[in-house]
Amino acid sequence: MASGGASLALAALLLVGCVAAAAATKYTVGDASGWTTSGDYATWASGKKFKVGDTLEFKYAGGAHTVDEVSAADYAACSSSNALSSDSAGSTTVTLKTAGKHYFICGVAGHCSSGMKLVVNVAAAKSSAPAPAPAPAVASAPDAADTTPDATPATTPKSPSSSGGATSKTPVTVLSPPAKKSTSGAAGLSAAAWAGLGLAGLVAVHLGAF
Ligand SMILES: [Cu+2]
Repeated sequence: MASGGASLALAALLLVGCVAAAAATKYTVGDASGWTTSGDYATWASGKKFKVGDTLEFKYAGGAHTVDEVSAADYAACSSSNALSSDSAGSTTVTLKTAGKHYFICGVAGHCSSGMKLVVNVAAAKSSAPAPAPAPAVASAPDAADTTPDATPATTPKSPSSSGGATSKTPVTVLSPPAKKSTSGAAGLSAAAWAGLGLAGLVAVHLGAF
């Protein structure tokens, strides 16, 4: 069961990784027309769902244009004097690293005002960590839970009993999930876990008494 749980978790991680890798999209700005004064980049961008991790590829004749990322105000004013980044090599690839709007203009005089400007609205990447770890820990198999630092005390720690250490082997796992891994990790147990152990021990004693 331990290997089954581990391989299941590994498969889940691999699946998440593959989905994340496949989800990144590479866009060629303007498609076949490329980055040019005759482009209509508002139309090109409309309907596209940009997200963090996607890349924009600007294709143009090197030196004839630039790709300047600018602020919203500079985008509106067609000013590249405070550009966040600039490139004129002829093939500029920009990775969209943050969510929100990103503004690009050509810094050559007159080009931006004639339409060589692009704004993309970047959505946050899909939840990259859907937290697959807790699932196998809660399911069953105490041996699969030993790698999970899941220290959520299900029981409210009342007065810590003195017989906490002696009950580590008693079958109280149903009542106290954190107590499953108590045998080996005594040093790592938190005070709350010890309190849970003591409470579980008390409950076990009471159950046995009746
Ligand atoms: Cu230009």
